Amino acid sequence: EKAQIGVTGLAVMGRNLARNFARHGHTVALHNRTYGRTKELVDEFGHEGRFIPSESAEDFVASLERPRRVVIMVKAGAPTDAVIDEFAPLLETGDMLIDAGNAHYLDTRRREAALRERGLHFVGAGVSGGEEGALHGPSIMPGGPRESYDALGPLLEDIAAKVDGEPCCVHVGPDGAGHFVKMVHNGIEYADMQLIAEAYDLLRQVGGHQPAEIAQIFGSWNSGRLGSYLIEITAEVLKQVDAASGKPFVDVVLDQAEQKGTGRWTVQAALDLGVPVSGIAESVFARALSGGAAERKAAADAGLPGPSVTAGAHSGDLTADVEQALFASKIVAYAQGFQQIQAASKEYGWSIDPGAMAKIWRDGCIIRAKFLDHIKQAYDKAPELATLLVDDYFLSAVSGAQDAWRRVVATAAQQGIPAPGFASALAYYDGLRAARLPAALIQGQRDFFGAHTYRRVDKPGSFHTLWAADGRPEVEV
Ligand code: NBP
Repeated sequence: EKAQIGVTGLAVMGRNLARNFARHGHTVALHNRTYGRTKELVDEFGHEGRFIPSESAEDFVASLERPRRVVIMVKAGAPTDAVIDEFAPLLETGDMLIDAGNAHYLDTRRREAALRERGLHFVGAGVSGGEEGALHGPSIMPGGPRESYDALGPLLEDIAAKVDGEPCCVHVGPDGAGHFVKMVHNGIEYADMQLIAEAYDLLRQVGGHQPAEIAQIFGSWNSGRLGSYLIEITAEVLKQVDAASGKPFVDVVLDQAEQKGTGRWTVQAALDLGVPVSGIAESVFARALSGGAAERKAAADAGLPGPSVTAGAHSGDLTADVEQALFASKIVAYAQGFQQIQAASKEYGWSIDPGAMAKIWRDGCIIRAKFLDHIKQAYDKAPELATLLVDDYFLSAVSGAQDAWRRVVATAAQQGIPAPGFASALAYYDGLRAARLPAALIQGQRDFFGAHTYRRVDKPGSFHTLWAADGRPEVEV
């Protein structure tokens, strides 16, 4: 018997994906650089399905039916290239290498092009949901050649999470499209987490609530329109009490957020594409600021002044207002992330269906939420939607939220509580809706110091003012 699919790289993610395939009735070929991991999997979980373990890459490849489907689940970066270099010579035309790790989409584009030259299909597949997702059903975002999906898609769809029987897996687009979308998923995740953290901070400091009470608030929000995995686990984290000290868990954790890089990649890519993903950027920067121990210590030592927080200082129902601010800011962050996906799709000719991305994020992944149904519907109605903010549902949500949103941002500023996510989302919203922006003045400055020219509101063409000349005449250029 030959295996339908193989997995090489059997650390936690690869092991769980392999088990997931086996639990769905597929025979799974197993390989890992160090054989110990392969043996461990078979010893512990061999009873869950049919596995064909191999010690050598050659035996592993020989144990697969054609076209071969080899999932690579190793540490992203140089290890992925090492594995590709090891396997590509052993494969034949039409075989598939599927990189399910967190690769950068530009690496995926490079690898795909190189393997296409050799007649091999390379599929960069974003996999979200962590260890649990890998085992019980992740959200899967495969890119690569369309034709590879015919032979690969059904297997991936089998192991993916399901919503109403529909798999959270779809062919995203060619070459790096899958890894790009997974990267933006993670960027949105950063923004979502930052916004939730700001909501907590305001409820704690201005609302005067204890973590356990805030857990209750998040619990109730979870049954409403904010209902999502991240809100649900936030309630769990806030409920947690440290066994050693008896204090709330959040009070014993060092307040320096770490990151592995996908948020940063999202912002870097957005800068190149010229898409203002301010919500994601602020959340990456907020983590960096939290981790800046030296700067924070210097500020504390210098006693940088600011108001001391007055509990109860908010004109309105703080909890209800924060819920509105959180929802509106979340809409902005998603609108920005989806705009980035659309911009990249255009830049690289990927033809990504944004509604399909919202659909496959409804379960299995970290940002899974009810909310995504509305995003899917928005793009189903208007595939070319310029921004989610103008869709009926989101427009009405933001209109309903804006007074509360402004009050929350004002309270945060007055009380000296940093809320970069809420504040930048509101600034983005106001920027988008402004009839006139001060960008006109910036154009004037650019023309003054660099003769960069400007366009006029009343006629076409490019103009330059001769700033140094008498009377400062304008010339058309
Ligand atoms: P790790 O990222 O910790 O990688 C460990 C695996 O890489 C082991 O199988 C190891 O083999 C193999 N490996 C390394 Br390291 N260097 C290698 C090389 N030069 N040649 C061959 N194999 C090599 O594993 P993970 O946490 O399971 O994550 C796997 C991938 O999934 C990563 O890209 C990660 O970013 C992504 N991901 C992880 C999560 C998560 O929640 N952990 C979620 C979503 C995506 P060895 O056993 O011989 O050392």
